Parts: sequence; structure tokens; C-alpha cells
Amino acid sequence: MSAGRLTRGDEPLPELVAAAREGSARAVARLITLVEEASPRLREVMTQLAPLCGGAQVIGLTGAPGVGKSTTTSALVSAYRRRGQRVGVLAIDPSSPFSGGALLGDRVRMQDHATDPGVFIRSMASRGQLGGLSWATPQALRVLDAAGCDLVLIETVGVGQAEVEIASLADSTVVLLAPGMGDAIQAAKAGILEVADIFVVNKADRDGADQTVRELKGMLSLGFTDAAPEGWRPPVCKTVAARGDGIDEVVDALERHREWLAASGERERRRAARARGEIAAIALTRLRSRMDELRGQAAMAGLAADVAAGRLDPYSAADRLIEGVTA
Ligand SMILES: Nc1nc2c(ncn2[C@@H]2O[C@H](COP(=O)(O)OP(=O)(O)O)[C@@H](O)[C@H]2O)c(=O)[nH]1
Ligand SMILES: [Mg+2]
Repeated sequence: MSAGRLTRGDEPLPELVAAAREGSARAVARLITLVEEASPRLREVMTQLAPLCGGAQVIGLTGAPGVGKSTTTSALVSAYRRRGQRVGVLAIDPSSPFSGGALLGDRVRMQDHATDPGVFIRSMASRGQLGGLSWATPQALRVLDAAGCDLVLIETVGVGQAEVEIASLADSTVVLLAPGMGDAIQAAKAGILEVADIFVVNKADRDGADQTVRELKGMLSLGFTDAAPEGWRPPVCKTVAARGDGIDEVVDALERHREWLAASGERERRRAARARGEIAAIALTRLRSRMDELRGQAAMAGLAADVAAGRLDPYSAADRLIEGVTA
């Protein structure tokens, strides 16, 4: 691989993109770093990547901390590698900054795959990203997609907004539960269940796994997934991810879901929704920075003082703030 020559800085993008397509982990890492840095060169990167994207099946995994997402992700990577697939992994950690990377535990488990050239693993932090996952994650996904990954697994902690965002990014969303911790009813309350295409009850070696499966199936039959599209009933898989038990069933379920997405037209619908989110996130970011450029903090401070004092109504203040921004 020629990637050894690459240095930080301004290596020619066509060469970087070509190296990424040929599977250079260095080149892929460099491109994702450009995403994380919100590099001014990103625009050119994305122009070059756009025609190369769309081949990867995007799988989101979400669930409460400690439920076994990283362990399951790692087991899925092994399963897909046995099938000869190239796999990308994005681990989204909502708590640590970009430079901090993912939790140490995740890194250690993922270490199993660190030397496999058919696997790209990257951890990103969502904190500091404008709009959480909405801006940088889809761009990192594009890099892995263009680099020829057959699958991209995105792991994120289910902490409210994150699982909704992951569902808008993924073709298939896997929701993990474990017996005795954030059980099915808790998850239902948190709104996590609605985004699931596939359920995994992990830690089936523990007491209560069958109970959790029963609760889940009960809720499914009650039709809590009214929002789920016609023709797909989320299956419930039982796993012991730490031993790899049940992982083949999850892979089978994901394959059935992939086929259903293609046959039903849902795949295109989801991808168009993903694209809408991407465009909106980029447009909003640009509008905000253009607004700051044009008006500066001082203008906002002046308008805020006027609105607070009742000298101006907030609509007129907003008009003045965005005046000329899109011109
Ligand atoms: N008993 C049991 N423990 C598991 C299983 N899968 C994962 N774990 C353990 O649960 C803990 C949390 O797993 P992790 O994958 O980091 O969870 P995450 O926070 O959802 O990513 C770790 O100590 C794992 O070793 C399982 O199937 N059975
Ligand atoms: Mg984890």
C-alpha cells in the first residue's frame, strides 16, 4: 500500500480518494479526519466520493449503555468477515470529544479486528457536532461506503435523540436489550422500541432473558410499532454476544430486512430521508456561519437587548438577523 507516504496536510485529494478505494486504511482514516476537522477541503472530497457511494448496507445498533452493543458489533464484524464481506465500523460516543475517541472498553474489544485489512474501525464523538450525529456521521459514512465497505455498522448509545438519528442514517436499525437492565418496558417508555427493525435480547445467558423476549413480543403484538412500515414485523433474536451465540440469526434477520427494503421500495425512501437530513444539516451550518460573518455577535447582542426591552418584536429581529444571508 502506498499509504505510508501520506502525511498530514495537503496531499492531493484524487490520490487520497484512490488510495481509500483500494483499501488503504491510512487513506480512509485521513479522509474521516478531514470530516472531523470540518476541513475546507471536505467539499472537494465529497464531490469526488459522491459517485462512489451507495453500495454499503448501513446497520445501526443502539441500546442502553452496557447492553452489549460493542460486543455484538464485534461479533457481527467476525460473522461478516467469515462471509468475505468488507466491514466498516463507526462507534459514536456522545460523551467524549473527537480527540478523546471512544471508550477504552470498546477499543479493547475492537482490537480483535485491528489488524484485519478488511475492517475499518473509527470512533467519533457526537459532542461538539452541530446537531449531534447529523452533520459529521453521514460524511464519515460516505467515506467508508466509497472505500468499498459492503457493510457499515454504526454503534451509538441510546440516549434519547441519538437513536432517532441513527435510525435516520441506517438502512436497518438493531435495538439491543438485556434482561434486568432497562427492560423492555423501560425501553418502550424511552421511545427506543419504535425505531427497531430488529430486536436483539443480548445476555441470554442471564436469568430473565426469556421474560424480556416475552415482554417484547407482547408489546409488538399490541402494535406499539404503529409507525413501522407495512409488511415488516421486527423479529426478536436472542444472543450471547460475548460467546457469539445467536449472531448468525441476527445476520440472517439483517439479510431478510435488506431484501425486504429492496423489494418494498423502503430502501430508497430511507436513503432519500437520509439525504434530506444531510442537506439540511450542511445548509443550516452554512447559514449559521454566514449569519455570524455578516452580523457578528454584536448584532445579535444588540437585537437581543432590543427584544428583551420590548423595543422590538422577535420576528422583526430575526428578519434583520437573516437579511442578506442567502444573497
Ligand atoms: N453475560 C454476558 N455479558 C455480556 C454479553 N455481551 C456483552 N457482555 C458484557 O457486558 C458488558 C458491556 O458490554 P459492551 O459491549 O461494552 O456494551 P455497550 O455499552 O452496549 O457497548 C461487557 O462487560 C461485556 O463483556 C453476553 O452475552 N453475556
Ligand atoms: Mg459500546
